[in-house]
Amino acid sequence: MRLFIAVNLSDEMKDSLIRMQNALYDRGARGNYTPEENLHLTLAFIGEYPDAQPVLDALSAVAFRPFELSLEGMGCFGDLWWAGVRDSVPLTVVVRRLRRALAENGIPFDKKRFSPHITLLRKASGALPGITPEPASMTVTALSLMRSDRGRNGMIYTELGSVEADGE
Ligand code: 2AM
Repeated sequence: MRLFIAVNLSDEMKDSLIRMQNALYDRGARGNYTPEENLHLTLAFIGEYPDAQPVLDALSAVAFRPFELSLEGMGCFGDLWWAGVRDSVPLTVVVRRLRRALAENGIPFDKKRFSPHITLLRKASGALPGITPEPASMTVTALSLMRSDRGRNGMIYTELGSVEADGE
């Protein structure tokens, strides 16, 4: 199984991201647009791993309070174009706790520096146009363990379990 830990986005946040995708399309950008149901923020990429349960156990040890997530700008890694997510203390802290819990449970993950982004378009043509995204934010109340499968028409992401934020 190919696994990762993500924040699944609110409908309002996804609507804003779809409008960004539409603006890119109107500016002539072509490529593989992320379908609405696949839009997410990855917090940790585990990759191939045989068993979900130890990952769910590690995830359940991550304590966090609900926190705000806001979009901020756009950028690209080569031909992968993304919507930026504003770096914030609660986001940094939850990612640090999550990565520590994975490490303590012997679960491998990609240790690259965390660069919060939501992929809008892969294999994009041309140069990223200068688009000012509308402000959008949501409250994160859960972290999800996701499985990624290659489907006939692109990737299929399935939630295998989640951990909820602690109450106030
Ligand atoms: P990306 O959108 O920038 O490709 C499922 O593949 C999720 O895990 C995607 O959000 C992907 O980010 C992310 N991811 C992070 N590191 C990855 C890696 N080394 N290989 C594949 N996907 C990775």
